[in-house]
Amino acid sequence: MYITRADIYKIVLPLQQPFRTGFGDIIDREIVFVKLFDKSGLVGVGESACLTLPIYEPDFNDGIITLLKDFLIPQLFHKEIASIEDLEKIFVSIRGNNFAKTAIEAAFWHIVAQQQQKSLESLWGGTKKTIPAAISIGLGVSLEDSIRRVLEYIDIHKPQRAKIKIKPGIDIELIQAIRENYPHLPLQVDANASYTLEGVNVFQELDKYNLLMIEQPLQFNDILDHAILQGKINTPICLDESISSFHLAEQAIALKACQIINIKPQRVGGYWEAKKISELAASHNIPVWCGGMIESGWGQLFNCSLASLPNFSLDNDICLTKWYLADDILEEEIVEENGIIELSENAKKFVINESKFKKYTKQKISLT
Ligand code: OSB
Ligand code: MG
Repeated sequence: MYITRADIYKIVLPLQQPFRTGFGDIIDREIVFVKLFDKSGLVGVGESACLTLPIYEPDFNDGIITLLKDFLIPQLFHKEIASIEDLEKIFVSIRGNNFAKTAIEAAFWHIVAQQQQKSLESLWGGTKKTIPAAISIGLGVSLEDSIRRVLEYIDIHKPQRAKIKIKPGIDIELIQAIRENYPHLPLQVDANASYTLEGVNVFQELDKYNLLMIEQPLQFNDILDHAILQGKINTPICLDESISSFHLAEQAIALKACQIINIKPQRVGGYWEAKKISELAASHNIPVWCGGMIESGWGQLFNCSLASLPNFSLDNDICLTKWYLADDILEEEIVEENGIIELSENAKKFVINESKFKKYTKQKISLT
């Protein structure tokens, strides 16, 4: 691969409704894309679904764009990039900033897939033909509104598993209300780093409700307090925000800070890093699943391919368009039925609707 030109885009997609979490609300979906132009004529498109503000991780969209424009993309030009290892050598000079690296890495894999005429699944070693996926139900504006939203969703859609958000003040009573109506429904909660260890009693109380997991209860960059909390509760802790690198995954496993890991490619610095973390986790009997950031359909396709790897054994959050977005940039949406996505159906869906992409583009930067 020999990159001769790159375009950076900021697009804004409308959401069906605001998505409320323990870190704040997402009102509309601003996403950064990178297009890399290879001298062969192939074009790679990479999405990195970060957020507008640093409220989930420290990364944020305008920071990503600056780093891509001034530091990362200029280093891609005028050299042969023959392998993912060559790309990793370029990335190593920049600390963190994983969302920016993932935009480039995704575009790189898209070019490699076209060069080799292979699917992303086969490039990465995926083995699954189908993957499970489920919606994450956001918070309401109050406890009562959250209870109403969750019960209504479960009643109408009858999901096989419910994943819901919690935060201080919208936690125990919400779970109680669900359990009164659905005592046996597989249920997991995501706190998005909204508690501290002082909230240990909340999690000891939640232990009574047979939850599949509690995701990221404590601070976004914490390992140690999670290990202390896991020592005091039986419900498995699943880490999301805290696992921002392979090394931190090693530390979390060594300290027994979690029993499950949510792997988001953008958060860990790319799909290859995500694969390595999934293998590390498997070697310690830690199950993993692929998390989502409300990607566009393009990012959803990449995440489906990642979730086809053998160690992704739990239900994924492939944030499907029909669950969150009011419009998308793919010609054809990914289809889910009864919680299952057929991967063979996805192969033909890697086609962007260029007029929609243009319609939602708010900023474009071209580099040569
Ligand atoms: O914690 O999973 C999260 C969206 C943006 C940022 C962080 C998160 C999310 C979601 C998306 O929860 C919904 C999902 O994961 O299904
Ligand atoms: Mg999460």
